[in-house]
Amino acid sequence: MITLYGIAISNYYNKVKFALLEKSIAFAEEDLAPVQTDAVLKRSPLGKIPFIKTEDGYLSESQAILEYLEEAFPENPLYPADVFQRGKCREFIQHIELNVELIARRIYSEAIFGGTVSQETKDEVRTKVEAGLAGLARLMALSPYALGDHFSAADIVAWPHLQLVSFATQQIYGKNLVAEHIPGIDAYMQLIESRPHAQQVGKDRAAALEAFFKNR
Ligand SMILES: N[C@@H](CCC(=O)N[C@@H](CS)C(=O)NCC(=O)O)C(=O)O
Repeated sequence: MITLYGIAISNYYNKVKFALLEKSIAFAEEDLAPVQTDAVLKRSPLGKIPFIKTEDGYLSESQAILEYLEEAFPENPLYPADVFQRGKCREFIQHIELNVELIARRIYSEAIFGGTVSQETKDEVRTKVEAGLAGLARLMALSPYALGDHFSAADIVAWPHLQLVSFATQQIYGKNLVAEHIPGIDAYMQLIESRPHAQQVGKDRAAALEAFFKNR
């Protein structure tokens, strides 16, 4: 039995949870905010979430977790069978995480948590995130899924990240930069949200967000 540690407001946590649900892997959730205690640092080297407990030990980094799950639980595959298409799927995931999500992350403190981000940072993030999104538009097939006619790990990753980047850019720039750079993204997000497991992740996320802001 897998245990997933983290909080449901995290897009990286929701990526792993969405994968576990879509692959029909039995798992339990342990609510845990990122923290720098010795106990957690032994399980996740920077105290970040998500991480999982497996029968062999703890594993952190959502992408390492996704690939572990795919190999340990081959039923309901999330990666294409063809080796080149698997490479394309990994290319897509690496691109969205390195060149879109990690860049946009620098504005979340103001967009979501009521902090302040300097104008210089906002301008720098905008330039880089727009370049990342333009690149993503070149990789995204949207026919109807991210990489073609099969739901895949690319969708598992794109959905929680693009949801957050859309929200954050709308808050900071008054424009949803994702929608601006990727025509057809709204219909795509609705398609993913029509999946029962995405609805479950979304419902849990909304409840976690409400609890998070109530307790602050
Ligand atoms: N590369 C990591 C990123 C995970 C991550 O950034 N998690 C955030 C929550 S969304 C976190 O734990 N932040 C706390 C921190 O940076 O100390 C992954 O893919 O798992």
